[in-house]
Amino acid sequence: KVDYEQLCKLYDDTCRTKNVQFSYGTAGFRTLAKNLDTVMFSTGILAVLRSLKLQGQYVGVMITASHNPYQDNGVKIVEPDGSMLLATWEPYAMQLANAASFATNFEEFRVELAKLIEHEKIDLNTTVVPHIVVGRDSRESSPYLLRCLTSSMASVFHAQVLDLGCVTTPQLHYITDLSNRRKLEGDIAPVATEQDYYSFFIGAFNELFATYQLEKRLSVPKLFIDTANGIGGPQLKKLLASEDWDVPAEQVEVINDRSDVPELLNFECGADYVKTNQRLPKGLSPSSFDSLYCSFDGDADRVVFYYVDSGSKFHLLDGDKISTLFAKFLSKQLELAHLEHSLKIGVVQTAYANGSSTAYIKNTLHCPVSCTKTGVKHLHHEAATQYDIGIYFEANGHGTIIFSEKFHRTIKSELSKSKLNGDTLALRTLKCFSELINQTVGDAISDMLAVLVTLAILKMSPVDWDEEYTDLPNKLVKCIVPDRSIFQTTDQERKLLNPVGLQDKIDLVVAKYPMGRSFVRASGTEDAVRVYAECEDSSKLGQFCDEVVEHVK
Ligand code: 16G
Ligand code: ZN
Repeated sequence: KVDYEQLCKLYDDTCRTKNVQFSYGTAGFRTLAKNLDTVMFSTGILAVLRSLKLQGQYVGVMITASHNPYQDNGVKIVEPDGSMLLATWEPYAMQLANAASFATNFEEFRVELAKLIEHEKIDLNTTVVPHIVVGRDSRESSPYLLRCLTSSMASVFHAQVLDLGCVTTPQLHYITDLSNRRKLEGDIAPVATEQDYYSFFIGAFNELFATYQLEKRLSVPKLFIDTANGIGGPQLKKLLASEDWDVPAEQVEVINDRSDVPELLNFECGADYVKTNQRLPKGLSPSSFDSLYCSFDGDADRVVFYYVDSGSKFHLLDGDKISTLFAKFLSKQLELAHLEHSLKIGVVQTAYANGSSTAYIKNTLHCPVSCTKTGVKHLHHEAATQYDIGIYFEANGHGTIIFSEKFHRTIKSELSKSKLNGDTLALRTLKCFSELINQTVGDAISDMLAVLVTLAILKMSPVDWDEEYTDLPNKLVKCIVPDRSIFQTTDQERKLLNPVGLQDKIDLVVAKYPMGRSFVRASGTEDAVRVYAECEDSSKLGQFCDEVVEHVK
């Protein structure tokens, strides 16, 4: 029985931010932390309703604002299988938040809540216990926002709440999924923990080295990991401190790991900074030329790599480079296992992928490529539905690999035939590799381990990796316009439908530049339009981009 009297009290105490319009975007709710109390309150209720709708399965809730500055925060809901909140529920999240924000009293809010419950036919008088998993990144505002989020869960809705404390976003996704799988299997103590996460991933990492009888060393003398002064720092250190982790300590150095100093979060460091500015983060000077570097973002769901050559030139190894490395490695394994005709491997990109990477995947790797709209959910869906090994990465470093049911069935059955020949090595590699990947969501830690293992097995240096193909010179600019909503696109955001006539003008500009490509899309996270351009000649790139921007303004 729902205690509405208690809910009314919590509503009055919690919802201080009023008459602000909230929207649930690609990354959930995200704004200044001080304006999030009301949203947290409504999102907590929505997560409980989602769990009730799904027979009490664990639903995840993560408090984070990823690479945003430290003053911001945000929240997003995770489905029982570790994927993002079902698209048809995003409007509910918005409606409920705005109901709480604009209601003049609790009764008005309650009417809106009742509509939603009625519409989804949720039975509140059930004996089903809702289960919720909550996690937060290292932000200072998070403990308070967590209380706003969870206060009604147990006291009003009798939910069981598993609080993971400070974790990375991908850990929350992974643990939510694992808890449900265990619950489904009838495990009496289904709750998965952070420890499970570390042991599974280290286990798969170690097994791959063992499979190839490789000495447990990285293929580079040293790896520097910039954790953006976010939650990735402490979590990564737990992994490195684990008993089973036996890469020599001197090979790995964690930098920008001051998650205890709030203002340093994402400040002049982290994946977003490095990708956007194409330069080393704060705290790094190019000491040794054969080192490999990588940067996580503030909640460790994105990673980019880079190195500095002997001429002190910075080279970025972004999401495109990561997906092409995995595509090269995994296609080869499929061939060695003679499964290239039964299992379909493919790469999913967005319009931001460098043209050279797309050409390399098609023409050198002979691997299918799909393009989707920006936003992880679009890539994830394509990878999960079109391929048995679906590799997806946004150029900004967010991505993962999804292995189909058919993949697992096939590998298992082939392995059970236990042919003692060359196929077995490839089969074991494919199996272990699928276990090294966090398939629920892009994960900086898991992606990093997978890159390290791939480089070690292929005996590739950062330079070898980079030289597989050369990026076309490219530029991304932000353009402020009076109304970005008029910029409507088609063809996975590669072409404009509106304003009418603009695409024709852009096409005329593009035709003037060899290997030219450009597209314009409205940002989903900022009030601006983004203009991307790439062409063969870097000295013409600025002019090319300016010409397109002139038409957009
Ligand atoms: C969001 C997306 C990210 C995308 C970015 C584009 C998720 C979890 N995040 O942060 O994948 O690259 O938006 O931003 O989907 P934009 O629309 O402002 O260019
Ligand atoms: Zn992030």
